[in-house]
Amino acid sequence: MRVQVGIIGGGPAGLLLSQILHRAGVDNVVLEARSRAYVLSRIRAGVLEWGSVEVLRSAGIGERMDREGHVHDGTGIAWSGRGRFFIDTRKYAGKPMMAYGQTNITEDLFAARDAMGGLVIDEAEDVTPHELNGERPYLSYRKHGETQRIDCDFIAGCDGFHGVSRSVIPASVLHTVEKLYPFGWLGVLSETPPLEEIVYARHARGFALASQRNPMLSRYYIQCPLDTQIEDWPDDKFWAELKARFPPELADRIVTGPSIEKSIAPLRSFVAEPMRYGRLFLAGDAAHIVPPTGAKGLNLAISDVFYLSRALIAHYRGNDGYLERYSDMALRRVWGAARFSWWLTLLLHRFPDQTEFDERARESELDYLARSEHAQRSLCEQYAGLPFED
Ligand code: RFL
Ligand code: PHB
Repeated sequence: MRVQVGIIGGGPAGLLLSQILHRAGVDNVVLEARSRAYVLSRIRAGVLEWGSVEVLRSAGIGERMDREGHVHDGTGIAWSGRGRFFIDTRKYAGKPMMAYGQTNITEDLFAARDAMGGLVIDEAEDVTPHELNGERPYLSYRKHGETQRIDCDFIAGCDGFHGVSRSVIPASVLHTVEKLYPFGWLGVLSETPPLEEIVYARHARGFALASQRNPMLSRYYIQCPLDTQIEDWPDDKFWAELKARFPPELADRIVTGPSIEKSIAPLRSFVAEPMRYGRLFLAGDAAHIVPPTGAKGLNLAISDVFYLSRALIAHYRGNDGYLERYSDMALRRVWGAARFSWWLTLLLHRFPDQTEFDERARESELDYLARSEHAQRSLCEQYAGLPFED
């Protein structure tokens, strides 16, 4: 088989890239290691920046999002002992946010790929990129015990943090920067009506978050130690701990019910640079991870794909400028989101070794945010997402 672009990974980044390229007449194939059912069972992100909403709409997959997604003005911060604070992106950044689950976006992308006859090969084993520094790179993989080969002009590594793409870049070329946090998030999905707005809660017992997927589907998280076992968190214990971290008036409004999914994610910041090696281009979690505080991971995957699709389409129209600038352009946005997610994580979480000074400095920062319109504008500009570069 021969295609213009071979895409490794059928998560949101890979499927969206495939969709945008196909609509622009650039033929491509997606190789996904897991089954489609497995990909669709992953519960992850839920909050979209407006720039991401517009990219999804222009890729032709905005219809259900516009019907079922929840447009809102921003996110609340509840801080025990202090007044409620609201990150008002509509007021200070001129843009609302959209609550719409990553699972739904992935479903919409699969449906759109099927409708256009897009090629998504799932359960592809041992996917390996070759000849990345030559003119004729290719991908090999195994399916049903047989080895297959796909020749391409370019390869897009959209295979997430544990994928193969980043690992084939020589250590002499790839520079990685990492920060691990001494805690994770325990998340629960339940078929209960959510709070009207998304709320981050800062509490002496640890951080908590109330989020939403649709009018009868809620997503909640609590900060937990890294050695937490899901078996040690039956639903009753989870709900009691969650409510203990919210101010009583909000805790009273949280509707509890049986969990339908429960998972733990450790928090990490990670950036790999450059995001290009010869004819291989990285996009999404394959190149970077941010802690989920700030809801930037999926949005970064979408902005990488926006830049990469524009660059590849321009290449086939005779202009290589964007392709040459892809890594630098994407990394500027990545570092902006990495800094913001790190800062918001520091502000809102309880660190095991924190001192009274750390705590008082955080309280002072929140008080400053609450008082200063300049500070709120800066926070909202970053939460809502910086504009894409031309
Ligand atoms: P994905 O989603 O990991 O998809 C990569 C795909 O590649 C496949 N793969 C391979 N395929 C072929 N060969 C190989 N060798 C392969 N290795 C892997 C995998 O099976 C998979 O299907 O990466 P992608 O597409 O870059 O998308 C990134 C997002 O998934 C991620 O950034 C977000 O989920 C992060 N995130 C959030 N982002 C937001 O913007 N807003 C949020 O509200 C938000 N909340 C979250 C989050 C992530 C979380 N977790 C679990 C880490 C909340 C949580 C709890
Ligand atoms: C979610 O809805 O899963 C979510 C919302 C906000 C975040 C992270 C995750 O910052």
